[in-house]
Amino acid sequence: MTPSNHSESIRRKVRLNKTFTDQKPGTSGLRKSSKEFEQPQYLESFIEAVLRTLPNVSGGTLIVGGDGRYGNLPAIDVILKMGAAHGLKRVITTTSGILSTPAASHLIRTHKAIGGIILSASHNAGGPDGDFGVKINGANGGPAPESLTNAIFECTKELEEYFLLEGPSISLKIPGMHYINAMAVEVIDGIEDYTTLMQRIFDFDRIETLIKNDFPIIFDALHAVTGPYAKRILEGLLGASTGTVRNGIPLEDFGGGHPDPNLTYAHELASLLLDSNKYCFGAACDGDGDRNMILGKGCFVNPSDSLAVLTANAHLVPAYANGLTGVARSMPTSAAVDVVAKDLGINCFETPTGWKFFGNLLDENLITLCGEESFGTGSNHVREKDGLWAVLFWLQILAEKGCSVSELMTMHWSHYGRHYYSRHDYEEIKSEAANDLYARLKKMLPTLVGQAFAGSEVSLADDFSYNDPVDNSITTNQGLRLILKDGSRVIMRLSGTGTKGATLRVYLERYVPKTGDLTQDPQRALSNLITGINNLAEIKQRTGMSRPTVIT
Ligand code: VG1
Ligand code: CO
Repeated sequence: MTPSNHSESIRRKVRLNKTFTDQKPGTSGLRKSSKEFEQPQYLESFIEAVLRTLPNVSGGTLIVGGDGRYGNLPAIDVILKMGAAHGLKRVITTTSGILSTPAASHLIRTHKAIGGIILSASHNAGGPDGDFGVKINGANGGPAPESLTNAIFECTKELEEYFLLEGPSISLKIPGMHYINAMAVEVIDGIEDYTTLMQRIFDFDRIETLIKNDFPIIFDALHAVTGPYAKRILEGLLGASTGTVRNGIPLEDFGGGHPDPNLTYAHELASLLLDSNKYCFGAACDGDGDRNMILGKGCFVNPSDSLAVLTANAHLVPAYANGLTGVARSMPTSAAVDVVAKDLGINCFETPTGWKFFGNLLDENLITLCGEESFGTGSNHVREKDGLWAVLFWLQILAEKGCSVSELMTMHWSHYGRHYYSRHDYEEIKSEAANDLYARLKKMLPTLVGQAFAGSEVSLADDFSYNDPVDNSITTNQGLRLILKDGSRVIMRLSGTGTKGATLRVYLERYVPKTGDLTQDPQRALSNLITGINNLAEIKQRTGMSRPTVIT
């Protein structure tokens, strides 16, 4: 019998007083307000369904951690007790329960775990009045595919009881080994393995030389999970001065802020780069550390452009020095990366929104890099997007090129042309108004082809569907597209991650070749498309909003 520092725990069956079926189809987990999660048996019901559905739970290893938000530690406690009742052999969790999404993905892969449970609502606000979430990852380290999440959802409908091992709670204050009956609970430092992985990918010495050589940088962790990672890597290993990492202590409510790295929610950082001369480079990550925003002095890097720049310069990073097998972007992401891929002679895949769609392409080595317009970039080193990895990638490029961020962007556009790009988000709209607006536009699509639009002509209008080249699965209804003769695109989607009402996302893109005007303000460059879609879809009238909540 395995040694145990617990007295024998009793396996208990608890009747569910209610059936909870709140999981949105198509999402890799459950994301709801903290208030909803605080209902008795709410979390337990979902975890029970996960533990009954994930393959190989009995005898398997599971990775568990979260972004430090309100509810993180109590949820880990519940998962440990329920995991033991379901026969897991081992759970690996982290000190203070702090584990970023990309670091979790890495642990799943290195420990050959059956999967992971990440407690996070990502970029959504946290705290008692914010949101909580449970993300489920599979054995490849990536977000659970739809087949698994649908099966979990089906299971929640039938659930009548859940199981747990009752006993004392395990302290996550320091690393150590514990047991709940036969199940081992390994508490590790969640930062270490990830740091080592980054050291394998990048040339830390070169980045250190850059930073120490009059290249002041600033990183905003937005009081979320990346604080301890960034402190160890940027301040600890790369010689950035103390204080480089702002808001570096994870707080349960993220200091009352919104841990979403964009110009609206990370405006303090943005203003440090855009309105002052103090820093050469700035970056921020989201709640669970998988998103990144990159800024230079007086310069904001659009995430779609970021993916293109990383692709064009990947050979400067030791891990990608031998070239890329291919790249991929989500459908609403601009085609800036497509142009680079063509130049490099590699494939560029177009997938629906959501990281899970990159999983098969990465597993089959069809792509090395991938990204989304929503501040997400990543590579084959894990199966999630990775915020700090992107920050280090940018620093490595700047170290090798010896130029500023804005010089790099100018050089990039003058070689490939520029894809002016913007996303307009209308948040917290009444669901009915959003659904009606969307359904109306969808119905109009066939009539639009051949019609004039925004100074051009509509050449394609459809609802995007994706045929996965690896498993041949087909995913439909992934966003309304208007593609114009001049190559411009307008795309509309309804968010799957919001928790209040509906969020309408409008994506706008216009390509200007290298001989054209590359220095316009994006909103001005896109103004025809913005007016065109506002009129066509009657956005203002139907949402009652005169302007978007967030403009990227
Ligand atoms: C958003 C983004 C999408 C991203 C998803 C999860 O989804 O648009 O690109 O993959 O969030 O990101 P939606 O359905 O709200 O548009 V995160 O940082 O939660 O892991
Ligand atoms: Co996230």
